[in-house]
Amino acid sequence: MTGGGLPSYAVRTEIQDGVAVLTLDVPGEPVNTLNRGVRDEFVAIIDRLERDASIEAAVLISGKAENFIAGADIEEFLPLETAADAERLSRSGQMLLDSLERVRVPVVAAIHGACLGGGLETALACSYRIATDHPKTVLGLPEVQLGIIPGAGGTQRLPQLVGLPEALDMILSSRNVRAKKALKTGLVDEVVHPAILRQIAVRRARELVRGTRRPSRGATGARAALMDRNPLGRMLVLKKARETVQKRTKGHYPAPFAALRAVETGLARGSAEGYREEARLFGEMAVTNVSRQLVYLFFASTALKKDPGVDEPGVKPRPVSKLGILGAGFMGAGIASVAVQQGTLVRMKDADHARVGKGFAAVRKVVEERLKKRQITRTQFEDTLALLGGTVDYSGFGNVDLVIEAVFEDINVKHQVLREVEAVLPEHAVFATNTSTIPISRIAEAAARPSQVVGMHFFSPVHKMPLLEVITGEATAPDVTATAVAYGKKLGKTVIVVNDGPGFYVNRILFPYINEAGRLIDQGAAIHEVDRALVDFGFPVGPITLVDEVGGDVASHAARIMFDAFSDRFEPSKTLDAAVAAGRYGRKSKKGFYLYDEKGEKGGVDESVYELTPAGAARSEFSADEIQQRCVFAMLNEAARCLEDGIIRSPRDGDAGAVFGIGFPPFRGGPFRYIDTIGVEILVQQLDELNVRFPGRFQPAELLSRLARSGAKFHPAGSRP
Ligand code: 3H9
Repeated sequence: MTGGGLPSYAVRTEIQDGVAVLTLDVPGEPVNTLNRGVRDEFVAIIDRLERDASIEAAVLISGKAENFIAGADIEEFLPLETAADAERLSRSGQMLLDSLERVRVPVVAAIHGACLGGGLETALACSYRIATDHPKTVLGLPEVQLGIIPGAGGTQRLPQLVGLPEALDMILSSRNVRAKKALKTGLVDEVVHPAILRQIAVRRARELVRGTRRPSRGATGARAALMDRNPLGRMLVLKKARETVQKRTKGHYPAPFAALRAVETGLARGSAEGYREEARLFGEMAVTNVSRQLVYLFFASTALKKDPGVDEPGVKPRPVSKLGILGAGFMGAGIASVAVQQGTLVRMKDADHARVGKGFAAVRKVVEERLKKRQITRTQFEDTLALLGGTVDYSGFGNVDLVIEAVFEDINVKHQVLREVEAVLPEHAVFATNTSTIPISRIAEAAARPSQVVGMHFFSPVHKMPLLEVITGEATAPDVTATAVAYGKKLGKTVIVVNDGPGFYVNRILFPYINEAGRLIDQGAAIHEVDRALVDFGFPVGPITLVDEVGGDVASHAARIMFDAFSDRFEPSKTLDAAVAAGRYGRKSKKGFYLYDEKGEKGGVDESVYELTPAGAARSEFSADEIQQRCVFAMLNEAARCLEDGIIRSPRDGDAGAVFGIGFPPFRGGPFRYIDTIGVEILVQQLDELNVRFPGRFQPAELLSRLARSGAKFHPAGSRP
């Protein structure tokens, strides 16, 4: 073995019997990215591969333990000012990978760990791809999630390799594929155990030189070629994809359409045109406001992943290997389902066997979904369920490290279970409450060890909703907070730490929005118009549909708690109260604001509900603008108050909490980014106007008025989350 001889920044070159093994390991970074330094080094390496006659083949492998290449360096997108700047970045990426594809010697990509975006585009330009069968090995083009499109040839090479339908699925959904699936679609040529990756890659490189193995064309190369020759089939696939994208994005996200255009251009007019169009559209997309917000959210979530949740240095979270759950209802079972999937031993308690049994069935259903999708094997499925135990008393709670209560939202019930469980818990155990509205400090009043009481507010359905709100009470010890944060991250959640107060952060900003929607109905607005206006704004569902989903009784109970705490500003709508009094609890009772069939499938608005509103059956016109302004501005104003009151620690947490907790439109970046976009001065002016029409409800938060006077922003230009 001989050394490479080139001065190296991130790539170590070893030449093994004519095969150059190129090990990429960007110094000081947790993942490899194709940053400027790496790109410059690749240029030099490709040049050497071209000229050095002693090299017959090459292997590209990563030196990181669990990452191949995470893509282009997203940091480099931040200073891009014009579409032309971004187009140049794409062009230079394309040219680099073009020279890799054409280089004199075969290059084998040896993939272990995440191979994403520009990382996959690099692998696509290699002659042969081998991936490891490790769960950390995933391949994907997540660019549209950042509001951009693959810009280093991905829109051109991927369809050629795996065929149009599979390529569109990967590009438009940003879905990662695992090695097994990648082998099936022809994205990789071979799957091996990580221990032999390098050895097999070097062997394949030699075989490619000898001609005993041919460079890959993908398993579906023939099918792809067929597609190329069949413009009608191509047109149909593209048309269907465009319709699906339109339905999914509701027109708010331009990148998937741009990606479709780039793919289509390459297929219809050849790859030279295709590459040109890809670069042009990458440039256009990279400087859209949508992309800026999505990139911001990417950095906000990675910053939160590293955040221990406490400011005190040296605080260590307590280990959690056994979890107790009180309450086997929807939330309790939901939490159990994610906990067992992370390997935690779970003991779930409820008042009687029937409820515990129902909880078990709910956990089983969630885990079964993964089995059906073949994400886990039957043995893994059984091993996962074996971690769950049930009880109707506190047996087995004597050795849990963390207990999460998810019982009825009533202070007396919470106090009772806290007293009961504390009597059997070990001294070190943390007691977390999944309350959604009651202050933690009030719950902790019943505790013998109040410093070990913390809030862990999960969102429903727990296995799908990405946010966890950790709430610190007055007495909560820092290591208890750190424990809740660390465990929440282990469950795969994005965690924000908030201070105590009614509704904490997420529900505190949600209720002014829901109440305002209800008041619009009180005044005579049509239910479907209120919902439609807010879906058009970018929420996943409208506020009235949300009430039906959550349960009118639950929503109205929580709304009442918020009203008691904050009075007028949180006055619930008369319609919601009346609907609940009439037994309209939403989907679960098959009677709510909407109609539901026998199976609980939602139909149109149940017009009979209008009789219960102060305006009676007659409905009047409200513009989408008015609906959006009143509901959303109420939310923004309350978010600013939460920051002012110290409920949230930063605008970043407020943005992430709203996006990941209630589906605030990601393309708007979150409430604080959105306020910056509107301009705080304009927001204050419009709040003032609304406050004249609806006295007391829209009084601008003091913080907003102050910012409006100083002209400052929540996120000053150039700041990083
Ligand atoms: C692209 O490729 C465009 C091309 O088509 C064309 C160009 C012309 N850039 O998430 P983690 C940082 S677009 C910069 O906590 P994990 C991250 O910020 C790119 N930084 O680790 C964090 O930094 P810090 C398409 C990046 O193990 C640290 O690495 N690619 C990048 O949970 C650790 O990250 C993507 O969208 C990046 N590309 O997950 C992939 N990636 O320590 C985005 C990571 O300072 N990345 N960082 O806080 C991911 O999905 C995950 O980070 C990954 C690792 C799965 C790789």
